[in-house]
Amino acid sequence: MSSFFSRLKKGLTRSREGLAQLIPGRDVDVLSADDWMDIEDGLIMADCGAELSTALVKSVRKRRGGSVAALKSAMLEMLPDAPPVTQATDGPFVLLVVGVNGTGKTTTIGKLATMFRAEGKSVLVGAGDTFRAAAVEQLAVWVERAGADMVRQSEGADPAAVAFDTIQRGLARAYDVVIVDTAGRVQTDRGLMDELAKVRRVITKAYPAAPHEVWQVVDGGTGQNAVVQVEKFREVAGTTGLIVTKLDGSGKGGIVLQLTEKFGLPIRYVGVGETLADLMPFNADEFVSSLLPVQSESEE
Ligand SMILES: Nc1nc2c(ncn2[C@@H]2O[C@H](COP(=O)(O)OP(=O)(O)O)[C@@H](O)[C@H]2O)c(=O)[nH]1
Ligand SMILES: [Mg+2]
Repeated sequence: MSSFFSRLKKGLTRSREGLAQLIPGRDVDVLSADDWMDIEDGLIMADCGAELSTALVKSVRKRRGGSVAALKSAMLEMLPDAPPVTQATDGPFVLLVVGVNGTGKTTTIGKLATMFRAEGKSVLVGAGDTFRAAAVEQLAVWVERAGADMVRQSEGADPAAVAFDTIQRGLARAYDVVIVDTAGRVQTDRGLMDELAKVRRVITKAYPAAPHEVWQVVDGGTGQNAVVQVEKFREVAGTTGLIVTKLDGSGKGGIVLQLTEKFGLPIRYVGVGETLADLMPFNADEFVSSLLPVQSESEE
């Protein structure tokens, strides 16, 4: 078992144990209507959302013989393999990272920059959260640790100007990867949405193929709020993928299913802690195994 898997499993303990109490032993193949009602409640408590929990249980009972293993298969089917990440063909690969403050954007960028560096790629990061000097300093620490480079301007600078500078430098110096950090004050703030749209527009002006990917970071512990956040950001930022952080403490892994089902966006990475090793590519099988208190047929 990978150490990441064990950490994910630990993080989702609360969901799994909650469900385990409701599922009367994995030998029971066909559960009663009451059992299924309990399981449905358990799924809702694990943040799968009421609608999805009901639909899942219904389909598993009607069409799949009603075993817990069937529930696992149904969940796996909801998490199709992500399409390959868009590749850059004529310059740096540009990744724009968006999301509400505190979800883990800057930390995640640090982790991603480290991963790219480990692949031998040169990485340039743009400090687009210009609202607090501390935000730039925090990014600078991660960037230095990763062995990447950074473009920064003074506090209060226009984030779109920082993004433009970053892309230009990325092109001029032929970096392999350019990552642009952004601010994320509450998503209800119209100003933020206009600003994000502008950042995106300016990136494309500087480099028509960019951004190749736009990843929104959501905090897996915020439940339903994560759904609202993706809804708000999706169109303005042109989100192409999601990163779900903080699955280590939330016990609310069901949000991953809900986000996939609602938006059809690939989950690119999940975060299970604050250190470098705590960001991993999303693996549906490991994820569902961490969430459900049953083994899959292949593990048996
Ligand atoms: N437990 C845990 N904390 C995380 C994770 N990812 C980020 N954090 C923490 O969340 C806080 C906010 O992160 P930050 O990157 O500054 O968020 P930003 O405002 O979106 O840039 C920091 O204290 C991070 O260490 C994670 O996967 N698990
Ligand atoms: Mg930040």
